[in-house]
Amino acid sequence: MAVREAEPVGSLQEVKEVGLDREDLLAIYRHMLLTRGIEERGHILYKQGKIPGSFYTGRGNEGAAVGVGTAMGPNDVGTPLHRDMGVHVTRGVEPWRVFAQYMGREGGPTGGRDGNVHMANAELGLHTMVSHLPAMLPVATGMALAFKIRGDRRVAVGWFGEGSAARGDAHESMNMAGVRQLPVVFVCDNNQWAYSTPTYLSYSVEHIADRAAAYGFEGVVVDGTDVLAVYREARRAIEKAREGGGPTLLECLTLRMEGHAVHDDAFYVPKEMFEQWAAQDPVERYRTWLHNHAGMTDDEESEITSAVKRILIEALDRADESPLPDPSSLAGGVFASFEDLDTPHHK
Ligand SMILES: Cc1ncc(C[n+]2csc(CCOP(=O)(O)OP(=O)(O)O)c2C)c(N)n1
Ligand SMILES: [Mg+2]
Repeated sequence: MAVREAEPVGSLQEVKEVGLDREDLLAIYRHMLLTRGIEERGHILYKQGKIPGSFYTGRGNEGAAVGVGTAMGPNDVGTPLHRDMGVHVTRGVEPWRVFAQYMGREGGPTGGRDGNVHMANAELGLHTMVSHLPAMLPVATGMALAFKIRGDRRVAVGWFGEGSAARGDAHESMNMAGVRQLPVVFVCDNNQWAYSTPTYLSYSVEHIADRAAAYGFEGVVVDGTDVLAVYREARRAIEKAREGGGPTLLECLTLRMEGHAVHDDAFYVPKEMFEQWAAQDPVERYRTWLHNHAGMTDDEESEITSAVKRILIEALDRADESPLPDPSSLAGGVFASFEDLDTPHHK
């Protein structure tokens, strides 16, 4: 079974056929701008010395993250990683909480206990990543196994990078998901670099999605800079899983447009590569599409842009007002009680 390479999305009609109306289209744009805005401001906070550690950005991955996040159903679950701020934003995480998290403040989702993008809101169906990669794939697979055993019509989405695809837990998860035909979608953010390691040193097949055939399910490669194509493919894979059709491996091809994190200037990435991929910047590409195909007016655009700016300014202030955690609360939240787990996503 050869991997399928997804076509780009062209017309408004095609988009309507996959279930998005004009309001959805504008919401996608807002989510992409918010994602980029959070990451650009995070970079500034880092330079101001307000962030301990580093700041991870997914510049270039906004379309891939928002596309998949938009395709998930309200009761679906996911394990987004450090390039997937767009997933948190799409599912409704408030930007001020992201800044508070990075600044180590009480208002962050981990209450200042963990740093950077090691955060998620379980009530929104997102489960916090641990640093070890791709250790969340077995978690996503396990959630899908639970859904199947209980007969829930829910789907788990697990993210991984092309570099971490080389590790055993990626293989074990996909093998088990294939054997048990679990309702899980594996999303590979293939941004062509794993820190300084290029793809030719990470895998020897043409596409990571080629591997899906060996696990007995479908592999699809999609241009990760085309948010609508990502949405269409993710939606198809998620609904197929929901209907009992088993897993899909969806590979979103992008370029990591910045360093591994903001402390890394990516000197090892050829300049021409950045120039080539900058020409298909996902946010700009979608903005142009909205003007050309969905009749987005300049007024609508500036309304969205200023609303996003306002949200970000308020978010920075609110995060800055959030105190550092009280050291006496250190051991709190380590063990979950039954009440803590009383969310729609733990039932
Ligand atoms: C098991 C493990 N080894 C090493 C690391 C350190 N590390 C963090 S991100 C990263 C690169 C991962 O590359 P890739 O999977 O392509 O994801 P990307 O960062 O490019 O999104 C490495 C080596 C880790 N987090 N986990
Ligand atoms: Mg990578």
